[in-house]
Amino acid sequence: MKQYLELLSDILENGAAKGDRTGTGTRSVFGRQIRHNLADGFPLLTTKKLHFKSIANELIWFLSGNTNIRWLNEHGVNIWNEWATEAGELGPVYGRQWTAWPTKDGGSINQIDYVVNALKNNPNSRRILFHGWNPEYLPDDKLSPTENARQGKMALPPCHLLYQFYVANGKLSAQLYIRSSDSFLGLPYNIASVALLTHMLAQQCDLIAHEIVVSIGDLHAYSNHIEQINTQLLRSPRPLPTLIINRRPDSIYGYKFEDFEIVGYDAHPSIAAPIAV
Ligand code: DHF
Ligand code: TMP
Repeated sequence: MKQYLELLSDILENGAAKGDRTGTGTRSVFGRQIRHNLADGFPLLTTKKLHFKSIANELIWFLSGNTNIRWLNEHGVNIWNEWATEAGELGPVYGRQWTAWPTKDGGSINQIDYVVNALKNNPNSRRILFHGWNPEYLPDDKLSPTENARQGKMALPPCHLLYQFYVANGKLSAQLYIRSSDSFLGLPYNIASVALLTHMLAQQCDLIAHEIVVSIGDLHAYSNHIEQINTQLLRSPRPLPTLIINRRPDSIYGYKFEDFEIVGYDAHPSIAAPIAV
């Protein structure tokens, strides 16, 4: 993933110094894109080792509609711990909006069902998308993430928020919009996650997984990640691994981590970095 390293260099060379909500400080650029053809391999970063188990289980958890971190913790995933309440709640974040967007009459809309149905029955549609940004539940900037979650608001507003799908010649592409992207920690996860979702949807809808496009608003490097980024920039990307899905579940909601196999993942060692809360 040469493009990823190019984005890191871009931030270091062109980034403006910006303060941020967490008080950490960033270097930031605006409006960037990565495109990747899934036929060229599964886009799991090779210049540092990623925990694919966290990525896959987080996506399965989103699709289950769950917004409580207990399930993640039970499956060895701790990436959301810092933002949850004592009861493990994150408020109405991703899973809730994706699968049960609340309606004014007290009902809910499953946007994932809509996408699967459109891919199967109306693949030419230019409206095949789901959205996580529900303004009614955005957090109050003056409160901490945990306090917001306690009050029934989202702990964090969605970072990866708009997923659009496109079908041509039997091939499925996806474009993800990320409004705010932590280039060192969050972005590699977000790229792999949209790639995995595209493979799952393709399998469910008898399509071939084709291209992913990741479009980013505020792309930043936290000031306490600069050393880690420089370490990474000295490393050469290696051939990408391949994703194998061992089983075809009955629906997009039926996947388990054990259904996925990442073959040939030869990555440089992981690099630890503090996360800004
Ligand atoms: N806040 C900030 N400041 N940056 C983020 O990237 C971020 N991501 C969130 C929630 N809040 C955030 C959700 N996604 C890690 C990766 C993704 C993620 C949260 C955390 C992370 O810490 N990754 C470590 C390994 C952790 C593990 O797998 O257990 C890494 O080295 O990639
Ligand atoms: P913000 O809400 O003030 O933009 O802070 C959110 C931070 O988390 C920001 O650095 C982006 C980062 N982030 C990602 O990069 N990817 C993710 O999936 C999530 C949840 C957060």
